[in-house]
Amino acid sequence: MIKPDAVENGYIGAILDKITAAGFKIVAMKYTQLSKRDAELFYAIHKDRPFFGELVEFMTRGPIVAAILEKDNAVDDFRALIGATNPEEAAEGTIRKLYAASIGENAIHGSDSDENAAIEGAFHFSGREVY
Ligand code: FUP
Repeated sequence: MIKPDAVENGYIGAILDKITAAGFKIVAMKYTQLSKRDAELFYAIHKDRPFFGELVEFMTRGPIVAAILEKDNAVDDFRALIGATNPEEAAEGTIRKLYAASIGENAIHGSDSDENAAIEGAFHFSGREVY
């Protein structure tokens, strides 16, 4: 997902450029906005963390871009491309270093395992929307 902060700041095109230049194939994509319930479900793993309320508030405040990406070693390579969760700790040239302002508003989400990628892909897309 390209998160609401990056959409608001006009970074959709720049971020998609970096993703495709890094060799990822876009197999599904949509521009949409999460409801409170969507965000609570998507981030259910964090429901007991102190930042959960702010995270849900942030993720629902404007549209996002959801996508499913394909590549060999996609999970690890995408996490390397986006950088550390906290942009202050993200490596130079990573998406979060370039386009994110804070750990709470960090421009982009990437799945942390193949299993979660399948769950998160199915959260956003029906089988008919994947090419
Ligand atoms: P990541 O896998 O890099 O997206 O990071 P996490 O799954 O650990 O966290 C998911 C989201 O929770 C982050 F993108 C932002 C938010 N978060 C905070 O706001 N504060 C924290 O200390 C950790 C995470």
